[in-house]
Amino acid sequence: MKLRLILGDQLSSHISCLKDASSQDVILMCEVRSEATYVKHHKKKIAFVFSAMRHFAQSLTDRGLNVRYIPYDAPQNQGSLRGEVNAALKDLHIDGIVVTEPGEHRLLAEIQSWGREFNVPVSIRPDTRFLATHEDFTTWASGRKQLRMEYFYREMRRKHQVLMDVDGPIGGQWNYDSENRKPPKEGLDVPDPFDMPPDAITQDVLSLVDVHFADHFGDLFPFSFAVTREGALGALEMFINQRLNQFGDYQDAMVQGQPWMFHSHIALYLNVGLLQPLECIRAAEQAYHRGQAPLNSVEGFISQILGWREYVRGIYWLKMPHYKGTNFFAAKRDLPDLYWTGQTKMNCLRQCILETKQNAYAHHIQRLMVLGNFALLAGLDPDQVNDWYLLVYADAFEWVELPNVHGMVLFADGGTLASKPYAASGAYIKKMSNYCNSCSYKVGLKNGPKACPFNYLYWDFMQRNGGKLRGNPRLGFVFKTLDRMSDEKRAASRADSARFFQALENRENV
Ligand code: FAD
Ligand code: DLZ
Ligand code: SF4
Repeated sequence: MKLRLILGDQLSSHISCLKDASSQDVILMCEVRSEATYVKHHKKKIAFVFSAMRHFAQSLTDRGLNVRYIPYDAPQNQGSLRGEVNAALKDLHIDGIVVTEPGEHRLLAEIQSWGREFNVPVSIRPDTRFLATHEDFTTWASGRKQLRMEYFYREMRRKHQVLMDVDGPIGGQWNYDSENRKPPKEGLDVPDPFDMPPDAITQDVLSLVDVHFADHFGDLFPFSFAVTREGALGALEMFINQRLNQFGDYQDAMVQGQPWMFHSHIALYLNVGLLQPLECIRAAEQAYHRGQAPLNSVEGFISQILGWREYVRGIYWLKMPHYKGTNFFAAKRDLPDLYWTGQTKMNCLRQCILETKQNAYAHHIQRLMVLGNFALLAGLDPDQVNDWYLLVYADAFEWVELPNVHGMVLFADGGTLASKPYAASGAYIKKMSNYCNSCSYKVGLKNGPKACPFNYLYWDFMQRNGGKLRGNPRLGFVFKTLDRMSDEKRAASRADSARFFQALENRENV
């Protein structure tokens, strides 16, 4: 009899650890304190994972499989995966444990120790739900001086024959990024987001989370995520029919009061296994062939899943565990309270934090160019920033969170993932959003107490880190501008930043 462990982000009917499962085996699924609190996940994220786990367990039982499901509030709950595996081994006649490789290095290391600890064979199978295997990525990466997503993505397009003609990419270009940076127009008509009313199982979970995780960040109600494969497919269909059309144009745009924009909101479903990457890609590709969505939108969406999603996973497994310990800028400032409270006069930050708190969601540009940009410019400690991102978003699992935050946002890896830090002044946020219209600060002012903090923090960051960044060819223009600045102007940015950091430390409302 085998013990087959299914984790909270392995909710796919074809998951590799179930491949040869029989009704003689025991499928172990457990809601445990260790996984829910090793970072204090957003309440909505815990509710999503637990409810999706319960629905998935039901579907396995319906398939005739023997599921040992341990609810969070079961009196005998051991509080950890190790504890539950141990309990199952004591209760049952198990001759082997079968697991699909987990999405975090931390858990992989733990599971690898179980064989010795429990004196039972442990088989760890590859996670076949991705489009590039570890070997594919390692082969692609080996011998390259620089790893860049765009080249990896092109290979994936060829390999999976996505948006390809006989002669090359459909439309003649590999990407349409330059068309996908439109600022928001006045009066954009954004469709309502997907909304799945909680069923009885979800209602039970919501009550449980409300009681047991009251001190965790985030709003539990209203809860409208899908928690089943059918629901997730409905969310995908709604995106393809209602949002994909404008996804490309407004991919980078931010509008106050519009957290969902034209994004798909499917990352959480992909990451727990309710959706498969290729089916999302093909759905978008078919919408293009039907004439339902333009190429810039379809290619833009597909590149996120076939390109970025696979690329960051490749980087994670290639570079961990060393990756997490890197800190290129030696950044060490504590994460300020405003990331939890949203209390700041910087309107862009306030909006993005409050939406994150409400929805366990923020779209890519909010994560990168507002929340992340501030963390980079302010020199926040990478470990604290990583923990924040890992716990606040419903789609956050370390294999995807860490490269995005540590690499793309903080450049803590020194350029393994991205060719330059995504640092920006207030001008970028002004161009791509309407946040500045309702801000206490003036985005047009570069210095002084009324000036937009992003403006002086940007130049302070470049001065502070010039020694490490000057050689970067993609920043040549930035340093030329800095060198042309008068000494007074450079000093003003440093003085404004010092005043700002002091106020932050004094817990003033900055
Ligand atoms: P859409 O904008 O509709 O994009 C479609 C899909 O593409 C997403 O569902 C996602 O699966 C994939 N995708 C898009 N961008 C990326 C990317 N950079 N890396 C990997 N996949 C991508 N994504 C996560 O899934 N989990 C995270 O924990 C996470 N943390 C992030 C942290 C930061 C600082 C940044 C800048 C990005 C992060 N991303 C993360 C990537 C991206 O922001 C989210 O995938 C996206 O916002 C999810 O919303 P969506 O489903 O509406 O995506
Ligand atoms: C995210 C999460 C949470 C909140 N809770 C559980 C849980 O109780 N049981 C479980 O098996 N998995 C949970 N997960 C998902 C795991 O943390 C996830 O499998 C690892 O982070 C690896 O990606
Ligand atoms: Fe953000 Fe600066 Fe604009 Fe205020 S002025 S919303 S701080 S970019």
